[in-house]
Amino acid sequence: MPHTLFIADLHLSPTRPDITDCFERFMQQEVIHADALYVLGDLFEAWIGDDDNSPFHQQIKAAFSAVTERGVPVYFIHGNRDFLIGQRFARETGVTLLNELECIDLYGTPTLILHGDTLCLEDVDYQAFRRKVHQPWLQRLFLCLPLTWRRKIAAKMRAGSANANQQKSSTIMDVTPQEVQRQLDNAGVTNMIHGHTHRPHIHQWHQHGTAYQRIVLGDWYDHGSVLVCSAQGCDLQTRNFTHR
Ligand code: OKV
Ligand code: MN
Repeated sequence: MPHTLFIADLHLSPTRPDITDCFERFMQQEVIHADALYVLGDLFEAWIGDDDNSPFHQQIKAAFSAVTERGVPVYFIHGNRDFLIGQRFARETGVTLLNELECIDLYGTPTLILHGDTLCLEDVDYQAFRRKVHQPWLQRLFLCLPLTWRRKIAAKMRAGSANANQQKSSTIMDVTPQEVQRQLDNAGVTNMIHGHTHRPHIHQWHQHGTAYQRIVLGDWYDHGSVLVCSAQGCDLQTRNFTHR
């Protein structure tokens, strides 16, 4: 049956070869049979510029190239960690970069797709961080720095953020329901798919007699998380890291 795949929050890094292996297997064995793959952000744990071309990055890029060269379209929406992925990465992989909010036709159902960080308004510290690092002039400045400096700055920023997140409550880290409804109403659709909160679930509710659905993708911390959608509907699935 024709189907489209969605993933998010893999947080790929050289420190987690188990996640990378599972991702490569997923690309080679599953994505090649799909109509399309959507990556809804935080594919990487960190991204400090498309010019960071380590063997690890080459390995991941090769996995995307193999899929797109076989004619499977791959679409990417930035997450809060890999928001600096740019057109050079897109060119090198055949991946299409999308806007932070897109409405797609999912087998006849108009569906809003996004990373999900813009739904978490109660995390005011993060929203302030986001506004800062999303300024084009600051991004251009950062990307002008030597890679060695960027690596040091990024490591410091990640260490600081890991500390701050330990204090935050689970409501602060989750989506703001009013913002979910606002974004759906604003787009004039009833269906949404996102990641970011690492709380995989298919939420269904009614508002003024209309049925709504919000699918949250899972992270890839202790297993893979894949959303499989066809004309029959969507199914949240897991994939094991341990292979045979
Ligand atoms: C990604 C997050 C680190 C959260 C820095 C301008 C500035 C970009 C950057 C550096 C850090 C991404 C690109 C990373 C996400 C963190 C810490 C918290 C909450 C600048 C533009 F300001 F220095 F000029 N960065 N990296 N965080 O290590 O991938 O999402 S990162
Ligand atoms: Mn995220």
